[in-house]
Amino acid sequence: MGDNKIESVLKEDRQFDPPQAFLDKATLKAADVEALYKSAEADHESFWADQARDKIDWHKPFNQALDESDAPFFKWFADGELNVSYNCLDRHLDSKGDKTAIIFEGDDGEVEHISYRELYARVCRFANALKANGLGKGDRAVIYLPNIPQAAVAMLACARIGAIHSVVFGGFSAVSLRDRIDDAEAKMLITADGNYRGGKLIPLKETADKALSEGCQSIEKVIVYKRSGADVTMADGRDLWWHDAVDGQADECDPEWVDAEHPLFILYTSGSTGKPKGIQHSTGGYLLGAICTCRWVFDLNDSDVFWCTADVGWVTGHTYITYGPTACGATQVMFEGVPTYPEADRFWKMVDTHQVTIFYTAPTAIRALMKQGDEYPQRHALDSLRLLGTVGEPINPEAWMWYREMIGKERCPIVDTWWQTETGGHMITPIPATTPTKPGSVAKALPGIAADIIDESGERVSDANAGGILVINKPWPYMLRTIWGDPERYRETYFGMFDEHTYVAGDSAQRDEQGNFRILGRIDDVVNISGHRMGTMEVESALVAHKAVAEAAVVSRPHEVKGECIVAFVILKEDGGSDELAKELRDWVTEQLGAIAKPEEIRFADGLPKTRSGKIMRRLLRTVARDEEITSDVSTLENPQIIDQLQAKGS
Ligand code: 6R9
Repeated sequence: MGDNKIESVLKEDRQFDPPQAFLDKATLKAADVEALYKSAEADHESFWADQARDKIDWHKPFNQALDESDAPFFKWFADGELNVSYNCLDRHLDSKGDKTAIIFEGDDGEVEHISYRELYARVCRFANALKANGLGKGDRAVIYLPNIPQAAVAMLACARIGAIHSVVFGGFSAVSLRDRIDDAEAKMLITADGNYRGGKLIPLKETADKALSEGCQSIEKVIVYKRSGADVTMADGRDLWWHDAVDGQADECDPEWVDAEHPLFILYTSGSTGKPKGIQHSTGGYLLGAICTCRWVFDLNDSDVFWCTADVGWVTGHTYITYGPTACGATQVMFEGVPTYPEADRFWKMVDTHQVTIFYTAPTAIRALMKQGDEYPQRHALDSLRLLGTVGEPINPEAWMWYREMIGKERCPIVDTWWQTETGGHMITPIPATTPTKPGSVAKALPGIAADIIDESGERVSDANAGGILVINKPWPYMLRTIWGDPERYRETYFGMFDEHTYVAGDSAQRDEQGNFRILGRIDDVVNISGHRMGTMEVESALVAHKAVAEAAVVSRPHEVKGECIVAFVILKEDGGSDELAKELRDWVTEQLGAIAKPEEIRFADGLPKTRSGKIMRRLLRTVARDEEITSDVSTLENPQIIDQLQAKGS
């Protein structure tokens, strides 16, 4: 079924011009967009330099915009100095001190409005607390918090003192948390006692304790925010409460001015090989991307109420919660809970309550809410909305049309934004005042982004609707700088296929007759579950770490709500595949990696289909997992008889 949907994407010919209602209120007009493209095409480097001078408050101005001398390790604005938290907070205090920065809604419905002045004071106090507890410039702090304002405060406080944060999504397991802490050699962990999501307690501190008991030698201090009130153990001399740490701290803290290339954060993401990669972002270039894309793609301005439903644990939450909206001085909604609790109209109710004007979410959420029925959005007016966005995975036309009609009431453009943890911000997306939108199309690259499609030999794919490898041909300010601690892997992964100026995104794409991009999917062994990346090898490693498992192969299958789901083929050390064992293995993977990695189905067999050279035939396994007919020649397999067994339904 999923495949049919993808098929129907390919034949899409519905197209919608920017609605008049949107154009009437848009800040960025068609002529402005045209001027941006013209200037970017005329001179890539000066274009970005102009943007950087215009949109960032520099402590020390830069002279050189782009330094390519050590490609693919590009530098932007390298001799300039700035502070990100200064740009997100201090510079708004005179004109917008009393303006609401964050409207926070908790899982239980409590609402808190935090002004820019209050946010500033909280960040300063926490920054002072971090310093008092030994965190300094260049040190790493891992943040393992719920999606609450304190997460943004902790991130901005790190930025204020030049410390590098690495946020770990609260849904990740103890093992994943430990691996990330160890890789980053973090000195400090910032977490919470726990929190409620969808009415269910998430025991963050308990999970953190498990992680800390199995490694994490580098951690000196653990700061714990009291959120759930759950009973937790506090280790003497190591753990302290957030409220105690900030008690008595001054609500001013001088920003640490850092070079534009100083790392702002590391964020781990899955790749095609086992270990997650620590994607390292810069200070100046990253901030510029966050601001430009908020202005261009969301048309974000002073009268907006912006709401990005992502969690700060993902890159979307970094750029479009913590940094972009605050750097623009906007008002935004932040939400701790889930879309279906207490009822499936939670999002729509919140849109009305907080008069949200721009709403940004993931296709998986749209599909899940669409399934719940139209009566939920119909309970609410939704008339404050002027722009809708999606991110994270391809959106099927049915969901796109539902979003447009049922939520946007045909009055709001939809920006389907393609980008990645590595790209730092939007790359290929409609610009709402100018781009006619099509279901499933991410439209065109932004000004200053040189996206193209090439084939395996490096030739440009110019035919309409022919697929190829998505690449970015010129460095852009908000690109990743390296993989933390592994520059060779950075070079190899992103610039290894062609040359050191051709960034390979890991996705395949095609263009229609008008040059609009359509993302087809990953070209590596990465699965996209509910908009989150998971490496199949990571799941395989987790499975074989179980005492009963000899070998495992993991593939994806389309899923109606999640986009893709995981099917695992498992070879046991001894006979005895059973429903109980399948359940145990699913729980095991959840415990090792987190719930997003949980296999949808497990099939036991005596062996995996292998070529005579011993390679697992993943393509064949994908066909089997989808219950499709096998059309390829399997006679050259080492063990063709295994196919029948694999095709037997699993549990
Ligand atoms: C921001 C984010 C990146 C991968 C990316 C691609 C997929 C993201 C998409 C999309 C189709 C879109 N992806 N946006 N596919 N249309 N609008 O999601 O970052 O978690 O690193 O994932 O997600 O496959 O390569 P990240």
